[in-house]
Amino acid sequence: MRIEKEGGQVRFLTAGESHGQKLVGIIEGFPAGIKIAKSQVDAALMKRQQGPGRGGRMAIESDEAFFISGIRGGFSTGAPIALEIRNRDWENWSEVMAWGEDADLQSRKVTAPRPGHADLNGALKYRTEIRNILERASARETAMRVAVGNIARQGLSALGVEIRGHVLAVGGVHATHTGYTEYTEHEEYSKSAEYKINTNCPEHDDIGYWKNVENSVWSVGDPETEKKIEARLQEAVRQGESLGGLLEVQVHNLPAGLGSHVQWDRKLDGRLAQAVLSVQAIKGVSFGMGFAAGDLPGSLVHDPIVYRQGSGFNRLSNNAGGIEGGMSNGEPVVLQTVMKPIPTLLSPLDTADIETKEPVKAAAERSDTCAVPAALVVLEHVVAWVIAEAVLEKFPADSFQELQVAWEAYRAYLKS
Ligand code: EPS
Repeated sequence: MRIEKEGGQVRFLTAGESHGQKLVGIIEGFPAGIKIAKSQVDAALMKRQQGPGRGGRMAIESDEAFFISGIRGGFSTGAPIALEIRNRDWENWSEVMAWGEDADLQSRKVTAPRPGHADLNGALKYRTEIRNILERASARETAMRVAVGNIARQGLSALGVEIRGHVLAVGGVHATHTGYTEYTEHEEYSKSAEYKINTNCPEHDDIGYWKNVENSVWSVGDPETEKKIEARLQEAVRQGESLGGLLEVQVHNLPAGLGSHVQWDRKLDGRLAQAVLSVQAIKGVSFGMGFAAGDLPGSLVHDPIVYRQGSGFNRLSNNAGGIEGGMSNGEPVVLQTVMKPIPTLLSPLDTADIETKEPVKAAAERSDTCAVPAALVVLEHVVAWVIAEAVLEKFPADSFQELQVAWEAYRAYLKS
């Protein structure tokens, strides 16, 4: 008997180096009959490349997905989906990155590990040169995770599940308006000062706010804050610094009951956390009201339950961020993450050369000053993947038709 890992019905792998020929991805277990638009994958890839604060590399690349298998006539076939994204920069690296014995292993050798990067630990662990580590540790790999996640996201979207995200802060500049609206039905809550910490009620969501997010190069929904962030970026560029930030991803229209309480590795919040923390430079994650829950009494943290004829069980607030007991509870899944500043600093930190052991400055050529808006695109897509996995576990899904029938029947049961 094969013991499936959680999400065992559908899985993916990526391969590829930052300056290698291309990135490749293979998805296995994706249902047949899901409409896949290459234009949507490419739009997500383009969005990931953009944003202020990106360095010289993004001017070279123009990411595009090339489908190799598993999609025919615009629909998934049920066979493994293989795809690739080419690295335009490969032209400049073909000798350094060549697989054969004639590769130029000297001219781009790195011996000064960057604090905060995989460089040193990877070189120690694998007993290899730093370039072999940084090429795979690079956030270039996230381009393929966006493409793979976008295929999952298109499947979710066909079921009415919507994912969106926004940037809450960059380099210590926090947005003053983040789209949360006060929900007045639950009087006790609405009177308390704590209430506004994180009470997201999607039916009261501010459409104008999300339009601002969409139009913002920073994915910030508050134009005044955006100006301050822009100034903060310019200051960081002048100083040879890098900047991180805070980001939030939301998943709307999920039914209750995805994930499970019965085993540690089946809990939806745990699985989302793993996926989110696997994104380069992401250092923390919280759900709903997050760490503020440690300061408040239970009566101000837990979301009261109501039953409404026609829509079933609902919550009056969403401090839990849509997950209780490792399962979705029918409210939007809301998670916040922190991205640390990128480790490549143009004004580099002190390090020790791994060959001479002498103190030197860390390696620095070109880099991004800030990739927070790009990370948001990546986070939305890794979240899409985990949610799709959870959906495909719960419902029979060799074909989209089968999935949709089961999905609708379950939703009808939840409303009854
Ligand atoms: C990265 C360094 C930069 C980034 C790169 C991630 O690349 P390079 O070393 O070629 O200047 O641009 O990000 C991407 C290539 C990308 O597609 O996001 C790093 O060291 O992680």
